[in-house]
Amino acid sequence: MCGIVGAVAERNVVEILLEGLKRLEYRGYDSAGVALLQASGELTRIRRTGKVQELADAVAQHDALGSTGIAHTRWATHGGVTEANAHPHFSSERVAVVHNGIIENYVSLKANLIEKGYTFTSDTDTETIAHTVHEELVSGKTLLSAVQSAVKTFHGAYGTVIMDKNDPSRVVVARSGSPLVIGLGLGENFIASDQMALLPVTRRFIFLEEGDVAEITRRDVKIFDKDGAPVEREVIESNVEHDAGDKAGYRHYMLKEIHEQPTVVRNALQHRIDDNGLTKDVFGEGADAIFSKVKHVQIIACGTSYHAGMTARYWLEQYANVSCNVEIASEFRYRKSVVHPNSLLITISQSGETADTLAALRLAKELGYMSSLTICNVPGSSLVRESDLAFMTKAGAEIGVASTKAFTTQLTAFLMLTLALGKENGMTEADSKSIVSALHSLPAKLEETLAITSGIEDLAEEFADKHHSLFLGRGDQYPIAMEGALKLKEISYIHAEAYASGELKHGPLALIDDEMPVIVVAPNNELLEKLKSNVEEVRARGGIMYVFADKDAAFAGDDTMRVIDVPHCEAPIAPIIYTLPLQLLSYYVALIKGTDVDQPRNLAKSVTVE
Ligand code: F1P
Repeated sequence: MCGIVGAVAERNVVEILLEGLKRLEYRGYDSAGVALLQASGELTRIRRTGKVQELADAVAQHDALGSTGIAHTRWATHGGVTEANAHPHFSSERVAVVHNGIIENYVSLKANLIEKGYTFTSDTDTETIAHTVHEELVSGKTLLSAVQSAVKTFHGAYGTVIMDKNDPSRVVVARSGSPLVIGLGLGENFIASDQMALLPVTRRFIFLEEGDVAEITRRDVKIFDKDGAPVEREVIESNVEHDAGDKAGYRHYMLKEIHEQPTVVRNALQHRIDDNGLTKDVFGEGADAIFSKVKHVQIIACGTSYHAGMTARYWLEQYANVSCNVEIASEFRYRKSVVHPNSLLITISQSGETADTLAALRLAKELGYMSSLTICNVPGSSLVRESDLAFMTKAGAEIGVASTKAFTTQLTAFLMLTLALGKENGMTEADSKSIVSALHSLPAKLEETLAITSGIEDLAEEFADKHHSLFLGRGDQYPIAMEGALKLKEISYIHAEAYASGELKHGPLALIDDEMPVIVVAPNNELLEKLKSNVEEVRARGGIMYVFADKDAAFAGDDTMRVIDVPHCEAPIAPIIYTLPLQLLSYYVALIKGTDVDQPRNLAKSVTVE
């Protein structure tokens, strides 16, 4: 949520900051701002509501200059979308602050600061950081010790970068609950909430740990842990692709990412399976020893990643004989739950920074889970660093807010995990062979499936004036129906609900009329006949249906039922294959409706606040 970039250099850093913000814009995009500090101590701030481009236009008009600077793209939490609420926030025209996260005790901090004579010019919680640091500075402290003292008074989450007009040679940064990464340059150093922002200027990164405070100058980076002790943190060479920010000729990142799926799934499988099954140490050294003891799996995730977990439950129980629960992270972390003996906790996350998922992992450690595994797309992210085992999905940077290729690579990872856990829990030879063979066929099947795009474009026209829709699936296609509904609501703003089609009679049938399109996912599997009965129930009530079906499923289309052929595939990979047409449907509906596909309203890519 929100994006931060900062730089301390000899050159003018304004272009570096703006480029960084553009690369982070997918994380938050309702307003943006930059503060620049010249060696002479001149402090300039420019803020705009709207996209980063609005800010860039304003900056171009001002000829803004500064060799130290901080910038921010905002996703509003406290305070509406106004220029006054956009970051950076100032205190007394001296201290400038950008912040991701929420200062939960800001109301009492604010009341105190007002009593001491501070005037607030915004409705944000962030402004309390600026005034608190200012108060410490005027008592004679350095910027570093002012920030170290100030953070002791904050409850909640923050990744924050602070500048002092009286000391233009440095920024001080603090991390607690909201990620920050330092980028190391030659005679210049940088800070950002995500390495993506800094890839044009460096590949060498230090990921700050919880509670770290760091002082960054052109030539030096000093890091202190939560107790104020100086610490060394590892420097990591990033292998994230530099041009991941490019649309490669596609109209939207989302469409590019949908079309990348055959390639990224191939990458996810490469060197991990061969003709005999999984290769060695696919889930990391020591994983086999852990897996041999696993009797239960608890999966935790949010949003699309949660749907991957729900699908995995079908696979783990059906093929690997391992009992499995799946729960939304924000629920898991606030209820008492019972830990089964020999339980493996699995978190799933594209970003690896989702606040609730991370908090759930930390809670699970306290609860005594045997071990933790994360299935994640971002190397070096908090979930990767804090889990015992990490499996990287290798989907590459995902920029579209609505997750696509991250989801299908997560599912691919889970099929491999099913093989690994199944090996230890009596999986049949036939099942193992069928999953391995299905995985080998997956990239090509995904390519074949993407070829049905043109039919889906026509179909999308029929959704453009609809306000509601219903998605139906059974078995391991039920979570896929949920994911299809989520995609449609995220980017087209059409209300979409998903039901396990066996539940139709228990309520949703009451909604059926010709204004409510019903989307059905129908592979040719053992539940097909049951699903067909459900389809008839909808038809009998005048429903209009769009059935994505295996050719052999023999659905006969008519006025009330459009049938869209999906290539035949082996059963284990059907959930992955049927995801694609639903992604395309949402995309084309959103295109017709003219919504902001890559940055849908009110959403953000990386949800680092709870
Ligand atoms: C979870 C998630 C995504 C969704 C959006 C907001 O994120 O719900 O599934 O597409 O980007 O966050 P993550 O934990 O998978 O990063």
